Amino acid sequence: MPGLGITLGRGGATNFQQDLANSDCILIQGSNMAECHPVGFQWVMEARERGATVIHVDPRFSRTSAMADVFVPLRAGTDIAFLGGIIHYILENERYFHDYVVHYTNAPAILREDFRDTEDLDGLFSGYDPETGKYQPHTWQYEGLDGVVPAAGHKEIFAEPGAGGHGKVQGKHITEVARDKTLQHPRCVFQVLKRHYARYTPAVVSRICGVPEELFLKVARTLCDNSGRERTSAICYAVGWTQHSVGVQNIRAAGIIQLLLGNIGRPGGGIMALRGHASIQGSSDIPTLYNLLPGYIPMPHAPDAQRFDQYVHNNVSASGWWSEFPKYIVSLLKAYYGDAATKENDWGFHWLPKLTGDHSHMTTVADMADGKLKGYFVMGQNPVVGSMNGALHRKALHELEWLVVTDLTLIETAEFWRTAPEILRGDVRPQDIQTEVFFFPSAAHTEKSGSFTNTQRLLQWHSQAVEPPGEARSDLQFIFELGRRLKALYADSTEEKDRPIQALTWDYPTHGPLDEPDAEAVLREINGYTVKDGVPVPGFAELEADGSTACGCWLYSGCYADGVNQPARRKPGQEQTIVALEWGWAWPANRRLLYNRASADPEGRPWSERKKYVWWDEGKRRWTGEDVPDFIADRPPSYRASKGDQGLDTLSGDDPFLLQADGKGWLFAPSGMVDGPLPTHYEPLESAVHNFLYGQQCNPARYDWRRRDNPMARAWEDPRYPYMLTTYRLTEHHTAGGMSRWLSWLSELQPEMFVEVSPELAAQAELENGGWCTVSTARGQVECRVLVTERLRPLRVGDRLVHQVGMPYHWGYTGRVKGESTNDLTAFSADPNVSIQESKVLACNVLPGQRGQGKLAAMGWEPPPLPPGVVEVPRDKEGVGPPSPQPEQDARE
Ligand SMILES: Nc1nc2c(c(=O)[nH]1)N[C@H]1C(S)=C(S)[C@@H](COP(=O)(O)OP(=O)(O)OC[C@H]3O[C@@H](n4cnc5c(=O)[nH]c(N)nc54)[C@H](O)[C@@H]3O)O[C@H]1N2
Ligand SMILES: Nc1nc2c(c(=O)[nH]1)N[C@H]1C(S)=C(S)[C@@H](COP(=O)(O)OP(=O)(O)OC[C@H]3O[C@@H](n4cnc5c(=O)[nH]c(N)nc54)[C@H](O)[C@@H]3O)O[C@H]1N2
Ligand SMILES: [Mo]
Repeated sequence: MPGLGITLGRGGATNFQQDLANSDCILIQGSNMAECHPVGFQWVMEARERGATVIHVDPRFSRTSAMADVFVPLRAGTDIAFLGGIIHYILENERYFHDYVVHYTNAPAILREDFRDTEDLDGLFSGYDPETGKYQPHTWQYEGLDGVVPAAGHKEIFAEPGAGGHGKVQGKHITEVARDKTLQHPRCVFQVLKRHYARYTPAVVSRICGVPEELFLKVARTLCDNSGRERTSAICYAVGWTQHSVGVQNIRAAGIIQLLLGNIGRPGGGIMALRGHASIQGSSDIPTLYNLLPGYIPMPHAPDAQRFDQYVHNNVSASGWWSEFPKYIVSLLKAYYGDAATKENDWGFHWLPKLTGDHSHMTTVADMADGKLKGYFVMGQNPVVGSMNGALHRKALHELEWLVVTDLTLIETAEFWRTAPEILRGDVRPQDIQTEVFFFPSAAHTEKSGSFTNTQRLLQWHSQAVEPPGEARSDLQFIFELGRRLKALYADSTEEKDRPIQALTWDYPTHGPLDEPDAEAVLREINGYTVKDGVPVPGFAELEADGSTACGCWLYSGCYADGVNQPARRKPGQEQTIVALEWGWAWPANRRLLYNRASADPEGRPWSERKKYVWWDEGKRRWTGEDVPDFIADRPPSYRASKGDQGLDTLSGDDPFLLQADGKGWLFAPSGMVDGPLPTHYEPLESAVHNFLYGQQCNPARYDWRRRDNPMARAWEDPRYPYMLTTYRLTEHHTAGGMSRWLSWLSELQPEMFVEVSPELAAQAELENGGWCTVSTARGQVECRVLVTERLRPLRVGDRLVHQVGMPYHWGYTGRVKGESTNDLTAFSADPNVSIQESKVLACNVLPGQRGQGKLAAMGWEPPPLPPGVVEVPRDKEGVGPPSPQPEQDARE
């Protein structure tokens, strides 16, 4: 989650859901929280009962909207214009929290003279390189800084361009950044921000988003009225914001608002990233991502990280918390390789695989379709239904030698050769598919022990209730067994390339009738221990860079402190405060509300009695309060770093964002974002309209895959696809359906795939409620039922009426209830920061009746050409845009 990581320092929700009850105003935008996060939504309801105002901004009226005080229908894909409008409102009307902004954000920092804004360059920031289609971010730096300011959150993505180059360690002179605390200097971040958002007036917001000016102003005013010393507002979002070609910038925009209003690090404030699957937060912390090691430690890159000292040099920061980097990586390597990791062999660093290119999900699948992959493991995922352009996924699976699927049920991804529409239509014959498919039934969460890391960074342990049925086994056992067999296979090898497998520690104890590996032993390794006696360390502050400690994930260190399974703690809420520090365990160091130093003023006193949380106790000379203070425990508010300080000494007593090199919340991101230092409005790849603000239509740094099996509509106003389509979830189903379409109760409640349309569109397109229709995009067409509701309504955008339709994406070709798959309509296209797809806004057509299934571009179908007289329109200005054909995988690194 680099949107939060870059702005604030850590890629996780800032607050905990129970704390929403303390909010005076809650803005939910980009999420249907009531239906998708119903347990957490109780705290929104509690806040409302206490008098808070709840606002929902969404293209579609849902149960969340029904419970909100204010509902704002918005054109999908225009959130930055809306949020930018709020930023404009705050700045123009001087509604920002002055003392917070001056002391805790980078508003006073002065930027280099050669920085140019999108307002100067018609939609581009300075540093755009037309050859590569990427930005070179050096002009975004602070003035006078020698080298690059490292962005903590961006450790998640890639080594900084130019990081550590020319022998420089990043952030070395951070204590010397030029600042103007009067916020008047024309090149200070505050003034740059003001100019950047100057055009985001209520009238322009209304013109772009299709939102009436008064309604927009009501939202802006309500947020401001409920922020400041005495009051706090929270923002909740989920995938309605992330699944866009500007997804990460959507979240950055929310971060800017919350910093300007002084809502970060305070009770009832913050940004709640509502995460999806039970442990999706856990799977970024201890990642299933190709470019990260546990605890957001970057995977080494082949060209510039062949040597350990080089790699450390590139990733250590001279200032802020990431100056501790060597301790984390050495301890990780000790956990991986045990005694085989020594100082002499650089702790086995050369055994780690090195990145040679982009191996994110869609790129890998495109490579697979091009015959570049032999085998594929799919564990706990159903990409044929859940991922973009499902048909292209199926085509890719045809090209494999082998595929392993572990799941609870026989999902579409295991059955692609048997039940897919192209098979039923006869376009593809099963006997022509050579892929060998291995299906392993997996144990469900009730049949195994382990932890989930939930949306608020809270680890909670679950204990096995029953043995798994038949041949079903836990994923832990599957991986453990696979590792054991690989180790046995290579045990006698003398080849250097097999050393990593030989050196790996792989010795978890097993128990029970099925020889299940002990999940607690894994937790213990994740926590870390001192090597000489195996005693668990109390937390990451105790990790060392000399090989005396081992730790599987520094960020989780403390979860097994005192040899106790901390996530298994279950002290009831009634017996503690609302912060509930003894229920489960949250990273980092059991802190529940991040950056909570900011809940006190620069002198360390609570901003107000009403919003008291963490403060400086002058008597004890320590930070104290309701939570574990998120600060150096004994660093007084008056401490000031001086010129030349290094490491944690660079953090002054009023630097609450201690993972940032400069200790400040980043209104402006001098590094870390690959598509610009400030969020700015671009249209989605397939749009109803031309960009009202710039000649540049789309995000110039986006990823798109220009392939015959992944065609796109015209950039805007495509007559073949006149309506905008958004996709979403239903309460009754779960994601790609493997867990819900096989259950009779849920299937009965939502038996059939549909498209939701407004009464106005139904009348215009002759669609009948309950009747059949065919929805098409450039990728293909699917048949489903029509659901006519007033939850969707046409929006006035300029002189046009934009119709939006909505489709759930839960159906597929196996299970108790079957239906066509929405993701046969979606495209490979992505935000360049995280490669997340644009599945929340597409151009489509809806015609009455069943017009044929399985017409899919990935299976050779050709979309109809543009009608005569209609020409293609560019997504980019002349000389801008991703190089074609895109993405050039190797060049992208
Ligand atoms: N019942 C149920 N609960 C679930 C899941 C499930 O499948 N079923 N899935 C879980 C998972 S994996 C996740 S990630 C979460 C997702 O949780 P949510 O993000 O809340 O779920 P969605 O329904 O995908 O989309 C959220 C909302 O975004 C809106 N939206 C679409 N485009 C835009 C836009 O451009 N701007 C704005 N502001 N809003 C837009 C949609 O209309 C929808 O109301 O839910 C989790 N919870
Ligand atoms: N159009 C569109 N597409 C989307 C989205 C959208 O909003 N719109 N949302 C996206 C989002 S946020 C998500 S998270 C994805 C989800 O997409 P996927 O992750 O592909 O879909 P799931 O159905 O959640 O797949 C999880 C599978 O894991 C299995 N499973 C459950 N427990 C276990 C276990 O313990 N072990 C193993 N091995 N298997 C298990 C389930 O049966 C299920 O089949 O979809 C994405 N796709
Ligand atoms: Mo998700």
